[in-house]
Amino acid sequence: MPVPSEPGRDVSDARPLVGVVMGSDSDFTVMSDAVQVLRDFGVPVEVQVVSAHRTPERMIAYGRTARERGLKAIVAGAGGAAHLPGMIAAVTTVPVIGVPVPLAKLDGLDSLLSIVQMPGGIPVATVSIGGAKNAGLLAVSILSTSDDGLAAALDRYRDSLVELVDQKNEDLQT
Ligand code: RP5
Repeated sequence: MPVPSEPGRDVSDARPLVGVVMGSDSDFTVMSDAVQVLRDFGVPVEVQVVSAHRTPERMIAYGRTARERGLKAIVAGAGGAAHLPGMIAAVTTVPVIGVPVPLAKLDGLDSLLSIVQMPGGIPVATVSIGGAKNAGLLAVSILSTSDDGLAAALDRYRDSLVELVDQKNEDLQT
C-alpha cells in the first residue's frame, strides 16, 4: 500500500504508540497487514504474541501497563475461541481494536462472534474477519485526532484511493 507518511518522520527509536498483539504466531499472516499499515504511516509499533489462554498473566500485565507505557491503541487479533481482544479491553481503557482471524474451521465466524459480542461497558472495536488492514487504519485514525501530520497522511491516503478508482475506470475503457 503506497501510503504517504510524513517526510522525515523517523520512528526508529520512538516509543511504541500502538501495540499489535495476537494469540499465536500463526495469526501473523493476517496481523502483518496491520503492522504494515502502521509502519507505512510512520507509527511506532510493538508486535507480540500474547495468548489469553496460554499466557493469561502476561495478557493481563500487557493490558494493565498499556496506558502507562504510552500506547494509544491496541490492535488485538485472535482466532477460534478469540478471547484476547475482549480480555485486554477488560483490563485497560486504551482503545482496543479486535481482528477476527479466520482459521481452517468455520471460516472465522467463530472468531468474529467471540470478539464482537462484548458486554455493555467494555467496548472492542471489531473489524471484519481478516480485516487487519482496516484495524491498522483505525489505529492511525485514533492517533490522528491529536496528530495533524497523521491526519494529513490519512487525507493523502484517501486521495490515493480515489486515484486508484479513476485508474480502474480508465482501464475499463480500453
Ligand atoms: C488462538 O488459537 C490463536 O489466536 C490462533 O488463532 C489459534 C490457533 O493457535 P495455534 O494453535 O496456531 O498456536 O488462540
